[in-house]
Order: sequence, then C-alpha cells, then structure tokens
Amino acid sequence: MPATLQAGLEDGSVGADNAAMTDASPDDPFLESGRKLFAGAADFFWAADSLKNLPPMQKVEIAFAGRSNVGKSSLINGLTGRNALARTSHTPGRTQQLNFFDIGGRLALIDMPGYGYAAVAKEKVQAWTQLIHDYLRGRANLARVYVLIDARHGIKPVDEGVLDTLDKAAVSYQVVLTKADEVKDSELQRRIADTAAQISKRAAAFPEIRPTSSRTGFGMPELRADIARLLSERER
Ligand SMILES: Nc1nc2c(ncn2[C@@H]2O[C@H](COP(=O)(O)OP(=O)(O)OP(=O)(O)O)[C@@H](O)[C@H]2O)c(=O)[nH]1
Ligand SMILES: [Mg+2]
Repeated sequence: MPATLQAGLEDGSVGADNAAMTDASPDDPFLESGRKLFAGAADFFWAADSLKNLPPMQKVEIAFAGRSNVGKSSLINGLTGRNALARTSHTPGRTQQLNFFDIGGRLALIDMPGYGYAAVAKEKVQAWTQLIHDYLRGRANLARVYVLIDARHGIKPVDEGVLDTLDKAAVSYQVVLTKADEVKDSELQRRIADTAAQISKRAAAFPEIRPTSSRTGFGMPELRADIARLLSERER
C-alpha cells in the first residue's frame, strides 16, 4: 500500500477516491516527516486576548484564520489527531483568544478567533477583528497563515479583507477548504478551481488550494507534509 494511503487510513480517513484528488506524490518524503511531527506531543501553552500578552517569539508560528465556525479549531484537532485539544462548537464565536499549541517543541500552531460573525456583541467582534489583523501583520516569527474557507461557500467579502492584510504585510498564506465531506466531488473540484482563480493575482498567496475534512481526515497527511516541509526549510 502506498505511504499516503497508509497514513490516511491510520487516522481513520482517506480512501482511494479522496487520495486521488490531492496532488501530493505518494513518495513525497515530507508525508512521513509530517506524520511523525504530528504524532508526537501537542500541548496548549498560551492564550492571548491582546497583542500585549503574546508569548515570547521563540518558535516558528503557523496560524489558522477564517470566518467563525469554518472549522479552525477542528482542523488543529484533526492535524494533531486529538479530539479536544482545541475547543470546538456548533455555535460560532467559540474561540475568543489567540490560543497557542506547541507541537513537539518545534513549532506553535495558533488557533484564532473567527471573524465575520455578527451575533456576538459588536465591541467583541471589533476587538477580535482588530486583534486578528494586528497579529497577522505584526508577528515576525509568523511563517505561514492558513486561511480557511468553507468548501460549500467559497471566498466571501469578509475573507478578502484578511487576504488584503496578508498581501500588504507580505505574510505567506495558503487557502484551505474545510468541510469537504459536505460537498460532492464535482462541486469540490469546481470550488478548488474557482478559488484558485480568485487568488491567482494575490501577491502572498500560495497558488495551490488544499481541500480538507477534519471529520474524515481527508487532506490531513498533505497538510502535515506542507508544515513539515516549511519547518525543514526554516531549520536549514
Ligand atoms: N461536516 C464537517 N463539519 C465540520 C468540519 N470541521 C468542523 N466542523 C463543524 O463545524 C463547527 C465549527 O467547528 P469549529 O472547529 O469550532 O470552528 P471554528 O472555526 O474554530 O469556530 P470559531 O472558534 O467559533 O471561530 C462544529 O460543529 C464542527 O463539528 C468538517 O470537516 N466537516
Ligand atoms: Mg475555534
């Protein structure tokens, strides 16, 4: 069995159909280093509700940003193979701070509050939005941002604002489609193509779109491989 399929099946997930939809080569060595990286320790270590109380800049940081309820916290759980490392909820507005998770002492993943949600107090939304934008444009050790987009809905105007911030600050980012299990394969393929076209002129965007499902584990091995590759470039 190819390594990709093995890695996928271990976390109860990727079948042959889904594996065929990703473009990672089965002999990509980073699939194995990514698996190892995320098979080790993963621990919450810091929460910040303002830029004044961020942790010291010791490690490479990778942040997960996106609209409320898009699946940021679930994706961190999916990557680390933990059910409840990051707190998730059916109701938008669950994550209200920047939550920092240490991965094997090598990097930090940051679970961000969601943006674009109107039903919590206006001041709170404004404070979170300010914090998100300030952190994204001002953190020197932020190596990459994953911008999560719901595979059912595509990029919305409120997402464009965050992409603008990242482009202006020249922070490298990649679009991850979430909840791929909720759409048919044909619709997913169309969404990937449309989203790629929409970001093609953006300066700091990775051209490639990563489809994922935290529910089935689809796309997790490839995302882990991306992160392992980034780390190896940084640690060189
Ligand atoms: N079907 C499906 N549902 C998902 C997936 N990922 C997350 N969800 C659901 O989406 C809802 C929101 O997930 P969260 O991970 O809490 O989303 P979030 O982006 O962290 O939300 P906030 O912290 O409120 O901004 C929960 O009900 C999850 O179970 C997925 O891959 N597939
Ligand atoms: Mg959350």
